[in-house]
Amino acid sequence: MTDAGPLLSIVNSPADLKKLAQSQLYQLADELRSYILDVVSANPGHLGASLGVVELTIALHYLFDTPQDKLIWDVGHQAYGHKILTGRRDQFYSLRHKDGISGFPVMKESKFDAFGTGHASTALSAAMGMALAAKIKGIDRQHIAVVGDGAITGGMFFEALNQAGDTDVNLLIILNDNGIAIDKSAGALKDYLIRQAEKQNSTDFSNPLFEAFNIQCSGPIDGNKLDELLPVLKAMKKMKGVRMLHVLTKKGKGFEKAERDQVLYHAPGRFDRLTGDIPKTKKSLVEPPLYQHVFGETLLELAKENEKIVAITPAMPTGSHLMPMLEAFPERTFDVGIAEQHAITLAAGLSTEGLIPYCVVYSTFLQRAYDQLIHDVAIQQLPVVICVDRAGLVGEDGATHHGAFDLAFLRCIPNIIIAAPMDDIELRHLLFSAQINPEKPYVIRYPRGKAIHANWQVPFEEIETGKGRCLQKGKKVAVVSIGHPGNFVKQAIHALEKENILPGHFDLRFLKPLDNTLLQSVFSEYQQIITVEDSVIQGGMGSALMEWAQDHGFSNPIIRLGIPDQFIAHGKPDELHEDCGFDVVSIKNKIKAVYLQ
Ligand SMILES: Cc1ncc(C[n+]2csc(CCOP(=O)(O)OP(=O)(O)O)c2C)c(N)n1
Repeated sequence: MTDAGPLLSIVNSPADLKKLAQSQLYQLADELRSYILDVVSANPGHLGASLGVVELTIALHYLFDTPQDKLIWDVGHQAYGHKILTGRRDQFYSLRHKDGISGFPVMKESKFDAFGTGHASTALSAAMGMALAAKIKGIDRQHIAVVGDGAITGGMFFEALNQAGDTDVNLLIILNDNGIAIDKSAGALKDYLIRQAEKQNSTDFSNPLFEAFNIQCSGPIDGNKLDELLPVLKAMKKMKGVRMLHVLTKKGKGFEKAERDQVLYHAPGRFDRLTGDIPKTKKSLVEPPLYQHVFGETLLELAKENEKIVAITPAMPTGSHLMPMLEAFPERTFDVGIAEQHAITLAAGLSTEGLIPYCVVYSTFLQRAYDQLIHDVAIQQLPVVICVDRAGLVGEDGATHHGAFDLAFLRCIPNIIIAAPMDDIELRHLLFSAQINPEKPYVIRYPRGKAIHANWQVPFEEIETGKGRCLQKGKKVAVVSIGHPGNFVKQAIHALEKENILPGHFDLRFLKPLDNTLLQSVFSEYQQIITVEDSVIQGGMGSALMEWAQDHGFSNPIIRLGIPDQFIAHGKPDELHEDCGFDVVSIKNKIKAVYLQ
């Protein structure tokens, strides 16, 4: 444990903060920044964004009357300072640990977290809802939405702005402009904001874009300077109606390496508190790669061979490992900003012209683009390849970020192919197979993190659509898995061999179309079926097999392992798999119990 510093240690709530003299806030900012660094260097989390809003966080809690006044952080990964100042200083050590505090605002965690966030571009809509409710109920209070320059590339922000500008609700929008999302900002808005930022030291506070929405605008001001922030915020607090303050902040502020390499220090993992150095993990040759790495490198290989291939990411080129493609083929690779809906329909449009778009979207963010998937891709029968990254339980980012639902929400859509590789070599082959005679939308979902084979760069092989495989023949019990958890099953079955428990194991590979031949033999030859998936049980692969069995006249008992019908909080992936009952040990115990009954 490190000390919180003399001022920070006496701030247990914003009420304590208000007791400080304005002149003490500078020291408090230093202490708060230092405390975030102390904890996050040892306990990985999102660093850069929170360092950048230290002064803004202090100023807002100093001047406004939270939690009566509603303060909403868009995305929420920049709210570490907010958490520390609102009674969670000592718990901050448990950040993102199982049963510890969340890395994002959570309403149940604190009354100061006015709204739960995690996905981008929601803050203004939520704040609008609260502001309208206050008006209806006759409550006099302030509403503040802090929205980043990245988050305003999400259409939802402009949907809310369009309504906001047509009302007289009491709402302050803070445009927290640090000039970067996770990666370099994308799109024309960033150029507009750069031009606006150049007005910083002039007297021209006009902001034609937002003024066109009837918003009263102020700024840009230096959001890392309390001398600038406090008087302007004080004045804006007194104003009525919807207003916007444009603040310029620096991502990573106050920590040299984080300021210099803002992409790396967005969420750097463990680092040296003093030097900022990130320990290099020794890469051995036998180490399996990340699934993301295999995706990005394979796509590049395919794109070199097939000039019809184009790639799309909604604001996650580094996370999705699309950088090699972006660098090699900038004219065929599109970072569209935080705009998942647009990304999918853009892919559809490209596909109408015979190009083969690979649109890579994190499972959790694909939820945003459900209508686009159905309306613009599936109904139109367009052969877009949708690469669903971060499928399954992602770990420390928690409930807002788990890729829990995609199998369930995709499998009811007609006309699409849904595949999940069990390992990196399978991912490679599926990426290859998707572009051979593309006829239908082709979904490939894979998890975050380490794959299986160090030597994954094998020659491409075509995987026939809708063909599963038998990994092991056995007796009595058949385990049917899809995707990466098949490896947990493999280990469980291996451990059971010693006890002469010999179930069969089948890798379904495709949730759609289902492999009728394989399922016919599985349901005929085995009495009991156990399904394993890293997706919600309700509506997932196990449910699909239940429906299939019913439709095909089989009544074998089916036990489904996967994510139960609840939102799963944060923790290490292994811990979460265990909690959900589909880690190696749980699978082993389940097989054994069923086999011996
Ligand atoms: C809908 C959605 N898509 C993608 C993301 C991933 N994501 C998290 S933070 C971020 C960048 C946000 O940039 P900005 O709004 O400028 O905030 P900053 O981190 O700079 O404070 C992105 C793309 C997300 N959280 N939500």
